[in-house]
Amino acid sequence: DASGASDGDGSGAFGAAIERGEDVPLLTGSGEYTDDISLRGTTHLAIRRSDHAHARIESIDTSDAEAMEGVLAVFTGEDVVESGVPNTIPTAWDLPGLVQPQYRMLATDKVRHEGTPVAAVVAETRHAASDALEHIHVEYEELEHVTDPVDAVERDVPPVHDEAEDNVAFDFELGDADATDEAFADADRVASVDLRQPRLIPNAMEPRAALADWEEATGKLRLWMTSQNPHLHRMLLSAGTLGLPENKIQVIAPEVGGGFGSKIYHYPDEAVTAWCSMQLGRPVKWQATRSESYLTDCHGRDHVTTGEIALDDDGTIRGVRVETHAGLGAQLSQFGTATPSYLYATVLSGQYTIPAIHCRVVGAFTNTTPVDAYRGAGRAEGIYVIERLVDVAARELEMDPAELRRRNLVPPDEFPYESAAALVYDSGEYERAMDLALEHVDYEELRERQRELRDEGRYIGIGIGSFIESAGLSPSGLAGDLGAQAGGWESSIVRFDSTGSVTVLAGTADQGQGHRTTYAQVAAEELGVSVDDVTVVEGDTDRIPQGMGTYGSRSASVGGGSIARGAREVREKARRIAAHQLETSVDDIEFDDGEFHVAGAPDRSLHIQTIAHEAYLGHDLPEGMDPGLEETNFYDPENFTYPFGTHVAVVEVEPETGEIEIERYVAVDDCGEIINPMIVEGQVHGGIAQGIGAALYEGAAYDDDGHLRTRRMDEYVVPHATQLPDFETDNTVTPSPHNPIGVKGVGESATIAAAPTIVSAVADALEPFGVDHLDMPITPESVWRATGGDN
Ligand code: MCN
Repeated sequence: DASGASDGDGSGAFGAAIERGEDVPLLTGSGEYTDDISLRGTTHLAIRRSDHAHARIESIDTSDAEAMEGVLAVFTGEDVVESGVPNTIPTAWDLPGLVQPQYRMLATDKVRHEGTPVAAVVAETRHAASDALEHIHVEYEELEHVTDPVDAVERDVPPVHDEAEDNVAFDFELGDADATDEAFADADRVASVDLRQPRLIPNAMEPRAALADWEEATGKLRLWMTSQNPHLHRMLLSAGTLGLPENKIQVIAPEVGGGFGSKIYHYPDEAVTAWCSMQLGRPVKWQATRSESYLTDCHGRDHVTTGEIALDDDGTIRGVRVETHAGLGAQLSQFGTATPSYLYATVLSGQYTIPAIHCRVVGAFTNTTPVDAYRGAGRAEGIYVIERLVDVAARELEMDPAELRRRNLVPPDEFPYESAAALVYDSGEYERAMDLALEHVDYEELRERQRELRDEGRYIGIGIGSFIESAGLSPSGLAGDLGAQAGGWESSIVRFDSTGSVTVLAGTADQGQGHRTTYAQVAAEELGVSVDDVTVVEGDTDRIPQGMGTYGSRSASVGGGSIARGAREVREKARRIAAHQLETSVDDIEFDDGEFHVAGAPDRSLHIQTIAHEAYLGHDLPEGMDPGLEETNFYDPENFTYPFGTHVAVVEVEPETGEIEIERYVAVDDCGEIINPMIVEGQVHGGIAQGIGAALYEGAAYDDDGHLRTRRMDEYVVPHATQLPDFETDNTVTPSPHNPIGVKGVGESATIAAAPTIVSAVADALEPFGVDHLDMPITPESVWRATGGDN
């Protein structure tokens, strides 16, 4: 029943470029973040971390630290074990044959990556706590370490975990290996690429933080934390880690300053904060420093891949074969197994009809920070591979890369399209979006200009990135079949208050996406009230009974879908009250701009806000109807949504210096019906910036000792605004048939598109030098080397 923006009563809220209601408090400093909250008697936690990549803990002497002024307690991993709590940081995604080593709050036997928590200091002040850290004496026996996912599996190194002698956590396959081999044998040509996708560090503006308050008398734990999914955190903390009943834990995510995936996960640190509060009976606060974030927030990507593509001479793609070593880091993070397996391999068909696909992924433990979903998660890695393959194939066939794409796009009448990589794409008009992007840059003319400039010794490159994304993982049954230990649904409450205002309680949790504005638009549209009448509440497990949270670009489609469904039920109850009070049948009541009126008699009307009042008075309701006007909705969509689009970049590369200048960046995105064009544009801007960051600047590196070399902002370079071009954005609108409001996600699309687009552009510029691929981040040095500068 997707009729999108026109589905409501016509109040016009859905689709309007309304300014974000959340911005004024955020910009004027009244937004309240975890670290802003202080309770009476708050103490401060600092965490002693290992400075070895791999070592056995011989002994820990805490006595000097304990004697320091202001220090209340120093705890080690043994103390946690002795406390008898379950002490597990559980994985939330199983895979066939998955090796799941023990993962405790504080290490007891070994440290497996630099930054592993080994002891916790609680003190009266933050400074006293952090000063005490260096007075904890830890003796280690150093062990040989490994940081590269291929080395971990193929070299003879001591295992990160004894349970996985060869460091293989899983060996995953998707697709039909035999059919793919046959396709390759029958095809005219094969092109291939070897590539690395470096580790990325999320860099949210606000580092992670937690404030725990254990109330002995009631046995209740309140935990404020930087969470993208408070209910999931509540669940994981409950059974797996602290052994408290779920209804004795309240997780509150106040303002959260960005996440990009990094705040989905259940880390040891927040759990230790809660456990310390339970030991001391006082509130305990932990605020990560920026360097701590670099060492401990889950990193993203870390793939080493060989991709092959088989084609006929006319450009028809026959098959794709991919083999990847994915670095998982030292521990399995919640979705660290799903990201490089299902979320990756299933998008390898991209926008194309590819009859045979086979992908194998070896998930490898390494002595590094755990790796998990980072904006684009899995889909970014997969689209990068297929887009690189299409470009190298075009080079091999001497065919224009836009033309090669065009010949293989899934045509509009093929939807729903079942890909050879096991997804069913909902809807798409791929060629329309690509044409629009190419029109924006005047593609044919640009190619002409490229030829002319080459004659003058100047090298411009035109990069194309066409993508699909699987957003909003659902339905729950499918997620469960694939190994998810959580559902794909979302929940909300839509409530009219007795004076006609509306409260929406949503199970998702914003970190900057603008839910308070867009959800208000969805509810206002359905209920025929003003956006200003709607207040949206997220991020508190005691106020919002259930939810799954915000990740995987699911909030608009699954969360918004739930709100629309709930609001429609509220509207229908109100319609029955209106019919009763207007003394007519329900079928005769029309709804327009918040007003219920009798068909053919517009004067006989009642406004929905008046009815809300009546619903709570309860004096004159239809026979048997309960008072009140609110609905709780659980919504489990029947499929993902599949946003798509084409981005085009024009770069100029100076081979002598290796400098890359982005002249133009055009993004055409299709996220179905658009709730708020301004917010969607903002999401696309942020996404492009992160994709360009990956392509040209970012990348975590470890030194020979297994220490993170990029541990400060001046060592790990995220692009500044001055390093980014103006973004030219446009949209096509192909509604999703799978949710009540026709929307598709947009939160990750542009990150997925931008990295391959930029790499495509640089490789295109360097065609005269015989360069068809350069690994990210493409630095001036790598360009200079690739063009023979060091010869
Ligand atoms: N939207 C819309 N119309 C659509 C689709 C979305 O108006 N057709 C709006 C939504 O209502 C929402 C926003 O765009 O306000 C993003 O929606 P959606 O694509 O559903 O994504 P989520 O809200 O679930 O956010 C998650 C997504 C992810 S996975 C990452 S990573 C990411 C991203 O959002 N992290 C972000 N964008 C971010 N933006 C900010 N500021 N900070 C982050 O950490």
